[in-house]
Amino acid sequence: PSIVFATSNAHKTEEVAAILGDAWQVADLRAHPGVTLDEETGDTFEANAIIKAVSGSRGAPGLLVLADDSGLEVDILGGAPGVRSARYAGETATSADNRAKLKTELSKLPQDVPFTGRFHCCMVLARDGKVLHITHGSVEGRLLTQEVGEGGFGYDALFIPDGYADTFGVLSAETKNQLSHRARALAAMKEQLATLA
Ligand code: ITT
Repeated sequence: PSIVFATSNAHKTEEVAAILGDAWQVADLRAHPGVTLDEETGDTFEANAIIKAVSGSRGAPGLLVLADDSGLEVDILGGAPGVRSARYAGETATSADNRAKLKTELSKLPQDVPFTGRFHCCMVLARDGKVLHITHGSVEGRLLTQEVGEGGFGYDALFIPDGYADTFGVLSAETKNQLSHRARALAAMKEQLATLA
């Protein structure tokens, strides 16, 4: 079966395709240029994932449409960047700008205790403008003030998941896709997908 993944972030698509495995054909907006996503005006991951899944599904009649809204919560920053993870350093910020801002913010703080936090992901499945299912997943870890590793995307090179000694920028894609926020949200979604396929 196939699914439209309502994202313009190709890294997310790559991960979702790998996590779902060969049984699913995952196409993102590059394969569905007619699908447009409404602006993410919500103040929670869930609200924004609903906006993307519902608006995306209106442009792809009859198809299963999945959306992912995700981000990084840092405890000492009061949960920032949170839902604003993609825009932390400004509306037109690149991932490198956002990482630079996070490093700057953390570097100003006392360095004696680890900077704990988590990645969170909300996945919403929709069809024809209606929400079918909502799941959440997160992965706890700690943040560094210097990037380590070239792999992954976004804040991966600054985040060490609990139980590991390396950042998501160093750990393999296979490892990340077993324990990530996205993998956990998708594991819960998979059962629902199986009933709809
Ligand atoms: P779409 O809205 O088109 O899906 P986006 O990248 O703008 O793409 P979000 O609005 O959900 O997605 O923003 C999530 C941001 O959080 C993303 O840009 C990354 O900076 C960060 N993020 C989410 N998941 C991540 C991951 O697995 N590894 C590293 N950073 C991640």
